[in-house]
Amino acid sequence: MKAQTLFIISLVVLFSCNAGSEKNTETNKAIQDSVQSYLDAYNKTYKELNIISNEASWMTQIRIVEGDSTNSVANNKAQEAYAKFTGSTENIEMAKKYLIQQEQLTPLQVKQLKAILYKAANNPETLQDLVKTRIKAETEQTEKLFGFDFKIDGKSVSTNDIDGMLSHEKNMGKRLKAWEASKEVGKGLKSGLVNLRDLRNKTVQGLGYNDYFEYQVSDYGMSSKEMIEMLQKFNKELYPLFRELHTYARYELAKKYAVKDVPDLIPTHWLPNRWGQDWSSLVDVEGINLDSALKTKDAEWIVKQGERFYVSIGFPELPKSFWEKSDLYPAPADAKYKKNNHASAWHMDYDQDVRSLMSVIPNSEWYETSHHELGHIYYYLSYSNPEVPILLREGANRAYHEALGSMMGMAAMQKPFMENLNLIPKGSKTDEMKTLLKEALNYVVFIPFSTGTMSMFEHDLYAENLPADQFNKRWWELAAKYQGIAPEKARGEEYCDAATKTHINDDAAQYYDYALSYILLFQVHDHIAKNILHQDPHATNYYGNKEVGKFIAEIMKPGASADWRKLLKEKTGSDLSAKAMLDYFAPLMDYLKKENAGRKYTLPEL
Ligand code: X8Z
Ligand code: ZN
Repeated sequence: MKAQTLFIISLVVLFSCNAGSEKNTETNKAIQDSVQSYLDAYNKTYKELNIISNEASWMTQIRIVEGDSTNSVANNKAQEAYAKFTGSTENIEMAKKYLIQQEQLTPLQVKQLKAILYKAANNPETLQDLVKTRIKAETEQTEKLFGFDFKIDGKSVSTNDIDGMLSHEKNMGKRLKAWEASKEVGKGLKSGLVNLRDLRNKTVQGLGYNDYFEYQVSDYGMSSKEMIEMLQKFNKELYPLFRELHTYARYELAKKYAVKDVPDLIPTHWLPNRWGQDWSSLVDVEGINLDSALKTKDAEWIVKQGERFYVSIGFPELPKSFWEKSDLYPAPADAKYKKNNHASAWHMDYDQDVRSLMSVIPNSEWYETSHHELGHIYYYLSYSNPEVPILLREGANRAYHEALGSMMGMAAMQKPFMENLNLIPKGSKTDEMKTLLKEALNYVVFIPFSTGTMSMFEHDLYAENLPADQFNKRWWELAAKYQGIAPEKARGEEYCDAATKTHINDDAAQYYDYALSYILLFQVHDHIAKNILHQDPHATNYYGNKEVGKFIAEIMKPGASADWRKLLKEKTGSDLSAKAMLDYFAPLMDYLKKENAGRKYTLPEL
């Protein structure tokens, strides 16, 4: 009897459990269906509004005409419509409501709902006047930055001209003039930056973020503290090598410019880059001089060569519209308009309308940058597939988007690759240590700039509310501490040298993306070299290798539907780590210590 009762009870329990789980599946399905129709509608409108706002924004960047506000007015209108939709209270409430039941939803649905909330936080309807003001201020800032007429001795010059002078000019007086000319634009951008800082902070505070820096970092699923700690860790790991490079550069530059007293901090106008972020043109390696090889090519060849490389490893040819609609070359000297002189890649319609904005001239910098931009373009094309909803057509994280094209740029500058393309004579003997040194002056030198000067400045700007009368003071403190550089003459607060960097104005609080992208690119490159090509990471040739292409495409295809940490582990077997980058440059340490023997080090030992 007892046993029988037990049996019956068990049956009831079993039955009701079964019924429950069936019912659960049914309810899940019902909820998922209703979430899906919401998401489908959201994605559709999101795409339509983006097409309009990207097109308007594109026009403001390729044609800046003083006194003509046609493009900026249209742009503000389009951005407002985009903001109104993405920040609408209705969308925020729907996404929040559905997320309460996230256990019942598919992972892809949860990701999209979170993306909706993330985008909403930048444009909340509850603060719509503030958002409108911010949009207008952003458009104005970009116009001021790229509409600026740089001048040396009263004569207009392009940023390509200035960069060329900083790369090649030997006359110190002329170098100083070029560097100072490049910083003039900052003066007029300062009040705009102060205003934008406040507006950006206030908008995201509406949905509960402390500040704009925290908001941007949260896209990685991290807190500001976690991000800062990670950046500091990477910087610390590369610091011993950077300290050797810094010492080496101080002495070599003093020699080059025949200056007897070697300065403790490198004068900014001694360096080949306006921000001291890349020192690679200090070293020429005999036998593999890309710049001289490129003298026989034209600007179009540079971009086409980038495409040939991607196609050779299995990517498709670029859509015809890329060539028709991109704006790839500098505006003519006598043009009645200016254009954004910083390189960018655009996904106009979240599908096949991809474009790039550049000012390519045939030199090694633009060769590298073209590969970088095409990396973005092929990323866009790769995740524009039916598996990836419009909302998730982004990188696995923002650093991935920056990394893969930069990796292709690096690969395209290695000796076996360039030999294969007949950019340098085959079989010539070259100094491998010098090559590694040249690379370190690019990739290693970039780390203190990106993790330090840029990221710490933006952290202080947004999270610490850096007072406006300390912008330049803080900028140069950070540049001295992290990069070991200093301006020749004191730079008062009438200047705003941070604002001369594009990203401070129009890609705010995101520069660590590039720092992480360099760490990531060495990790992925190391894997490709060792496990796919079975070649020394220092001397690879990716060209024509379909396995390499397949590997890169697999990283690109899922876009933001992938979890960036899992993807990295899956693809390279490790978590994000500077190990590959450190291994790559390790042979330089001994070489530099010998070169620097007897020299005074002016950066502290850690
Ligand atoms: O801004 C860029 C790209 C934008 S798509 C050209 N880069 C950083 C910079 O120029 O400061 C690429 C590497 C660093
Ligand atoms: Zn980029």
